[in-house]
Amino acid sequence: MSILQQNTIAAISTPSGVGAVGMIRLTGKDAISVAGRIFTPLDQERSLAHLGGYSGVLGKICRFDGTPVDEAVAFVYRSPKSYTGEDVVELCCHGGTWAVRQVLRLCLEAGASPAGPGEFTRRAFLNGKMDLAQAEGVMDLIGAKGEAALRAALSIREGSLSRQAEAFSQALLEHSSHIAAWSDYPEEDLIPVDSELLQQELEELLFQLDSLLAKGEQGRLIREGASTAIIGKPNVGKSTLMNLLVGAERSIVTQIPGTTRDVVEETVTVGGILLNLMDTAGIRDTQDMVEQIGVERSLSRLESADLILAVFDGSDVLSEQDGKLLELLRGKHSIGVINKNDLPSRIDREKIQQSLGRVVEISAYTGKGRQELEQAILQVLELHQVDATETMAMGERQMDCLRKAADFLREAVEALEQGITLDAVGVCLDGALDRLLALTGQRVTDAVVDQVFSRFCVGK
Ligand SMILES: Nc1nc2c(ncn2[C@@H]2O[C@H](COP(=O)(O)OP(=O)(O)OP(=O)(O)O)[C@@H](O)[C@H]2O)c(=O)[nH]1
Ligand SMILES: [Mg+2]
Repeated sequence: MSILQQNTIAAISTPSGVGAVGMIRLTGKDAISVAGRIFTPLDQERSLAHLGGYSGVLGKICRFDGTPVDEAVAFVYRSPKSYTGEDVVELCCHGGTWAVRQVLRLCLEAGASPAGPGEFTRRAFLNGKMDLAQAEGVMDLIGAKGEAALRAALSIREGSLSRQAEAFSQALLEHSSHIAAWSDYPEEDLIPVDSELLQQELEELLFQLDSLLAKGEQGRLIREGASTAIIGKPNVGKSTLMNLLVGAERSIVTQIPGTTRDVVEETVTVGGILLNLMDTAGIRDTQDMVEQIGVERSLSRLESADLILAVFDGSDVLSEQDGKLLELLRGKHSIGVINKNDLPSRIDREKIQQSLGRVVEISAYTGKGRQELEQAILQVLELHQVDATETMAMGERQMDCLRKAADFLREAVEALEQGITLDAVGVCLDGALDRLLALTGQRVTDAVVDQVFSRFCVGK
């Protein structure tokens, strides 16, 4: 691996605010000497310049006039065995906002430049320490808000997606070069391209690519959380259910119908899966202007949510309003939640069951039935038996590359079906290959790389 050691940059890598430890990281060809100018080891024999890679030493950060700023432990990593591939120094000092900023300032005065967003990871990418998809995995790891999202991000960070993209690229490259050789040098002694066999093999590849995209859809729910709207007519206990799932008094609950007017949002995790919960205004015909707007918002959430918890009052008979709701829910991912099961039941459970397919009885008031509801949520989202490391929780850019690769491949298969020249098939295969190489960053414009790293925080 050839490592390009660039100018030295520095940044605070820990979050701003008071903490036990604050870390300032430097990378670049002069990282060790720049840090050495402000860091004095307690043991004079162990200066940074003489430390081997992966070693740490206790010492003091001092200004150039010798005044001490803080105690610190300095860790040295020597190129190429570091996160960026360059020489790296991590100065771990006390985590006060003032102390860390002083240390960063001294690093800059000693010769480092301030790092831009994601610049450490960008250098790791440029030095071949990770590909672009893996770099995005780093970002997802940092952003993960639940166990499943974390495991999925780690899997991408470790290269699961890259390996699959690589396998697809390899297969496409073989087909494409065979076609190119066959059409460019027909007089040579080459194995002829068997169109029928080629079509079969490309169809198989397309099938695998489409399966990967389907996993990506599931992965999106794991990554970003499933938007889950709690919907129903007024007073059925939507807000009480919201509060039960959140474990706090998030929404106002009263016995007056029409209490909730706006969408109240909160995130919770269920079985390691993130849910973006939305408590909404009870749906009914109303003359109250504020409530009307609330109802419109409920309806729009009903349209856009990944999952709907349709709440009914089990202690009452199904009303016309409930019937309308069942109509609205046709064809949507929803669970019928029959609430207030601490009271005698009067509701027609069968009707809801028939209409929505899945029904859970619960008392949002006492919490009885909560586990069954959580199980049902995971089942409807098809995440109850999901192995997060297998889901391919891809970001939009990654999904876009795969979608475009699949489109090109589909075109290639169609061209073969219609007996169009092999040249045209080759062009489609090259198009697909191009998208797969963009996914891993092997063939990608600077603008795309800039865009990927602009999402990172400074210091990563
Ligand atoms: N017995 C019983 N009462 C409940 C239960 N859940 C909610 N309630 C009561 O039902 C009434 C309405 O509850 P909310 O949670 O405000 O109902 P909502 O669906 O949010 O109502 P709106 O915001 O007006 O649409 C309150 O008096 C709650 O205490 C339950 O499981 N059992
Ligand atoms: Mg409410």
